[in-house]
Amino acid sequence: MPSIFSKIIAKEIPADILHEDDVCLAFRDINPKAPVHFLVIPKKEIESLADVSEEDEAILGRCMVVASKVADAEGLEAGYRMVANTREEGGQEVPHLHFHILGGRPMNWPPG
Ligand code: DGP
Repeated sequence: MPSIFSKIIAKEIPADILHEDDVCLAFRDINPKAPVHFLVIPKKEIESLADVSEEDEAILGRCMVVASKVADAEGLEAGYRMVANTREEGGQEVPHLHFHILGGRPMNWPPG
């Protein structure tokens, strides 16, 4: 199902894009919760992490590699957190799989 992120992929709405390739896109979160907060999303419309299948393995792997490379480019060598809010109880608002990468400050555990 198309979401606001499909419009970002299609360049129908603007975003501060940090990385793009054939498989995924990384862009800054519009409502940052840390000094550095960006999202990595697959271009394929997958609703959530709970909706992936075996055929998505390469896509998920690419998202991880991109997250690591962009985090490095953003100066997060001290560390960061990756989060995939999943479905209702996971606090997911946008129904397109996305990985939050948050850094630039210490992270608390457990999250709320
Ligand atoms: P989640 O709760 O995990 O579904 O978080 C969705 C995130 O997406 C939230 O932190 C805000 C961000 N977001 C929503 N709409 C837009 C948008 O139009 N542009 C950008 N850059 N980020 C958005």
